[in-house]
Amino acid sequence: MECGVKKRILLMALCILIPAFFLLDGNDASAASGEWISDAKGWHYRYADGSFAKSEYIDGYWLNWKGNYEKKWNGTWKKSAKGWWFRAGSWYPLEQWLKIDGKSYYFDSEGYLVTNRWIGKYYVDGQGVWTKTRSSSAPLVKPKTTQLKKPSYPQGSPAALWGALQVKGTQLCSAKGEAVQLKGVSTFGIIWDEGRYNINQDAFATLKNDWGANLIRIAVYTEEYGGYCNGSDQVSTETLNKTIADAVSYATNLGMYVIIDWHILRDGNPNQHISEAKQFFADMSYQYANYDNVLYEICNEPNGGVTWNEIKKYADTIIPIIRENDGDAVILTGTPTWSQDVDQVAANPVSDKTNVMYVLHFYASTHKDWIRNKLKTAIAAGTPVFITEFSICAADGNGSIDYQSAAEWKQLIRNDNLSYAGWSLSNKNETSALIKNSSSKHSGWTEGDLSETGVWLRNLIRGN
Ligand code: IDC
Repeated sequence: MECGVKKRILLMALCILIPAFFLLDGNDASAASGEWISDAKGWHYRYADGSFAKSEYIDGYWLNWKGNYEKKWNGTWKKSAKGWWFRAGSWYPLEQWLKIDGKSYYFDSEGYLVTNRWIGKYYVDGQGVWTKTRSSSAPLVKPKTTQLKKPSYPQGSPAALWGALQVKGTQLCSAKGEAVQLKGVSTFGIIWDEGRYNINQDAFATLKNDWGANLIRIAVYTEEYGGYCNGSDQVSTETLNKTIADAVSYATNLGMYVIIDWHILRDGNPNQHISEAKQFFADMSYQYANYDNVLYEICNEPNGGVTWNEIKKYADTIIPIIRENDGDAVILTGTPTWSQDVDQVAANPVSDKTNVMYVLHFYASTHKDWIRNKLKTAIAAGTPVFITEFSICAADGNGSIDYQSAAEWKQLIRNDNLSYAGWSLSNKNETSALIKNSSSKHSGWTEGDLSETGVWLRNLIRGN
């Protein structure tokens, strides 16, 4: 290598490091502290401890297994809509580790940088940097599903604009850190007749385009009829999994966010079916690890006197299982008394303090100031709250609507920019059903097809 090359290398390195700088964000890009030296065999990179860089990139230059610089492999970070990748001419790393500027990164089967994830026994952080290793490569719970590739969300859709959500303080935020509000509807029991036919592509498109919804919640009952935990005598696990997968794909095709809700109800204590829950969340989080639009709700409504301590114990078991596959997904946990006691969380939050939110449910005719006060207390104490289910009627999902109480709840939702899903996308003859019992449409609902609750919710979502 002729004289002056080192200067050129430095100049080129500057250009190459610009994208890397954003990527590493806060990391010291000069972590590979050492120096370039040259001898008869060419250029090498010598670390401060005297060892030589081998089989790795430094400043965009490839040092081969002998530690010699190989010009033809000059490489650089690239960013596309789907994420970061690394390019060297026409080559790019695929399903492999690559050491760049002293840090190890893993690239997936499409060549994208993997973040917040265990790769076997190695963990890569939010910047994709390998940060820890555990002794065993065996997962906490072995998933039975296959992993889906990163989807492409339609341009301009919520998931395309906001990406992987994060929680900052009490606020749900986009990947970039702007405050966002998810708003939408909850399905009815996914295999129950009054709701199952409303789980289709056109229905979700109606909710997105006509209502302005950006969120669907998929209610996977555990013990009620056709539940996940009451045996294949009623509805098989395969059928349930297929229904969930279909629903997630309809939402994903539209770039909507989607909550997979482990809908405990009759089984008031989430620990009752903890082994099923562990497998379920291992399966789902593995399958959807690459989906920025999937959120996990780990227990709908603990009840029957189960304490926050017991729920926390459950959450502290399930969350690490999800994190192992999907390190940054937003996880929602239910709270005591049918997800009302969010005020109890602050004193003893779950162990994982990142991207976890706590669930509050209300039915406006029944739940008034005393529950609204719990919400205020929780938020004032710094607890991030997500309203994954509510209606404006009574707590049994029926009875009369209380518009006054509903308006007060609406005010709170607005004040705190809270995310929410309304119960439920069914035409059952009950007040909380969003579709009139007389309507037989399964998508394309017009105002005349909507129940009073449906009209109210559509207005709320539309921002009226
Ligand atoms: C209700 C349905 C109702 C069904 C019942 C089964 O609306 O048709 O018969 O479940 O137990 C909740 C629960 C939600 C309830 C809803 C209304 O999360 O599953 O759905 N509700 O009772 N919490 C408070 C109210």
